[in-house]
Amino acid sequence: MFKFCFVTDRKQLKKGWGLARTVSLAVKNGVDAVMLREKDIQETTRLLELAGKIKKAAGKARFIINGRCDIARAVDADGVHLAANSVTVRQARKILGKTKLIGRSCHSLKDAVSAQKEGADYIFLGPLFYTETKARYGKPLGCAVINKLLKIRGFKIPVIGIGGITPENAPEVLRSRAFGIAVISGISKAGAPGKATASYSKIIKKRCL
Ligand code: TZP
Repeated sequence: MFKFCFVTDRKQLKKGWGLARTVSLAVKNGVDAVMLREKDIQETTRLLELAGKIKKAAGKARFIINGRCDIARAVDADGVHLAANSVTVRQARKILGKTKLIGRSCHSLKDAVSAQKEGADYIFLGPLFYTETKARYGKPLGCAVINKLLKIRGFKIPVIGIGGITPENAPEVLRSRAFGIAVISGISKAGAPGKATASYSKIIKKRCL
């Protein structure tokens, strides 16, 4: 598994920052997973080409493709991350096999429980805090939802917190017993993405000691 995932959105990058450069800096500064999430690119050949490039940039970090099992298979990614409108976890498992990571985005306790039932290896749970990236999901869930979820009998897959996570609120997420965190804007929009990543990494390392 992974503890600190950089989820890409090249449209949020500051002028002059390329995605591959940002990804490699993020990995250098402590992310252990990179998720390619470029929702506006639907065309398979274009996405495939970008996936190959970003996989290289991700180096030693886990490389996960958002939503597209075909691309995940083609570039031999470490896994796929599914949303409610993607294929189901069971279908993805059939396509990718047992050894690949299959994650699912969850926005409620109910979602989370059903993701585990379907065989997901981990979930993203959020938005935990307010975030422009997912404002359409309405009210943030707050960190208490993680504790609540982990109290549900039999729930045992890793919970990765997402949505509005900053170096300031990350300790609260980890104290709520999230297995890890995922970040888009906190890294993408930063003037110095490497430095921004390092400030999250410091917190994650501290909590893991
Ligand atoms: N799922 C729940 S919130 C979110 C996703 C993909 C966006 C998180 O983005 P940010 O910019 O780190 O708040």
